[in-house]
Amino acid sequence: MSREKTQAELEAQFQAKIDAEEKIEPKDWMPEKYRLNVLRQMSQHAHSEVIGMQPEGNWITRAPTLHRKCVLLAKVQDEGGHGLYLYSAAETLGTSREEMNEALHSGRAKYASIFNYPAITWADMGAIGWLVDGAAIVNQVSLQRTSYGPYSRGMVRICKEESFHQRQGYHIMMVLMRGSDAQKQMAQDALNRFWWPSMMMFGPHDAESAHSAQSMKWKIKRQSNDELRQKFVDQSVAQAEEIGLVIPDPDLKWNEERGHYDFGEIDWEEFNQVISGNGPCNRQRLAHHVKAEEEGEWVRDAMAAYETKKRQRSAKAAA
Ligand code: FAQ
Repeated sequence: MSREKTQAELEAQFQAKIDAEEKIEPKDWMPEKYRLNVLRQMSQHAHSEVIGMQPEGNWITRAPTLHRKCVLLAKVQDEGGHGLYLYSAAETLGTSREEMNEALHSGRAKYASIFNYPAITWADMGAIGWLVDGAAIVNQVSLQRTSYGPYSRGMVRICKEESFHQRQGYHIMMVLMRGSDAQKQMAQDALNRFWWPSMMMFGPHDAESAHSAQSMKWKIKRQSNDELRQKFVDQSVAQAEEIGLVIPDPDLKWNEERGHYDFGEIDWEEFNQVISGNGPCNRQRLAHHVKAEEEGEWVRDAMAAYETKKRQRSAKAAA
């Protein structure tokens, strides 16, 4: 005789599926806390992609050559596309784009702290591509194996594009480092300002991370914040040295025993301030997003009206 499964049985079955490396798909049963946690991370990720268009978007009209302008334009458009994949994937968990935007505007949903720093010179475009996209790839390569199917598949595509972004940024830095003293100084200054905020992108230390333990058990996250941060440091040091840049960390030192670089401590007070809305550009970034949302309302209304009309026409034709 069949009987309803208990919550405990359903959860055990769910965990077994995750342990067997099977993906969780939108219509599968999932614990409510799993749904909310993936949704929280995906919405945070999607908002980061879209808010992240602002610091670089600001430089499209001031790129130093036509070629650099085309590349930057394509990169910024890609970030908008990543936001769209992620919002769509998040919608499979029972939310809407409007709800996610509302949570962003009211401060309930976060986006990556890094985008609250200003981009004040052309070299910042190099530092953002090299370091910010570099950090994003380290994290996203790992997320290609996340347990939620739509998120995982979105990541595969996003990673391909991010690797182009990272190279274009590194190329900007490389060319500046082959230039005049002023250009070299500009590149070093951008690295000095973006290094520590890039390190913060990986979130708090594992021991302080509110969501990590559960997210790792459910394989939403496949590697911890500290593991990924270490990977980023190890890859970035060689890249900096190759072009003559110096990472602004006096404690950075190769540790033979660990086979990794040791590095200094992040300013966690600064991190906490930025994620609480008090970074250098938080208000400006959100205000810009709200304004764009308001100014685009007529386009969304027109699209919705067009869709309604189309449906009415085909219903009439079918009748
Ligand atoms: N910024 O318990 P944990 C990109 C929050 S994409 C702001 O460790 P979790 C491409 C966290 O949300 C960059 N908030 O959290 C691009 C939580 O708060 P909540 C975005 C942060 O989720 C390049 C609280 O602190 N990538 O850059 C940050 O397990 C150039 C406790 O933290 C992703 O979002 C932070 N840095 O681990 C675009 C990747 N760190 O939600 C344009 C997906 C932590 O409870 C231009 N996300 N918080 O209110 C993740 O992998 C994870 O969410 C982590 C944080 C690793 C970011």
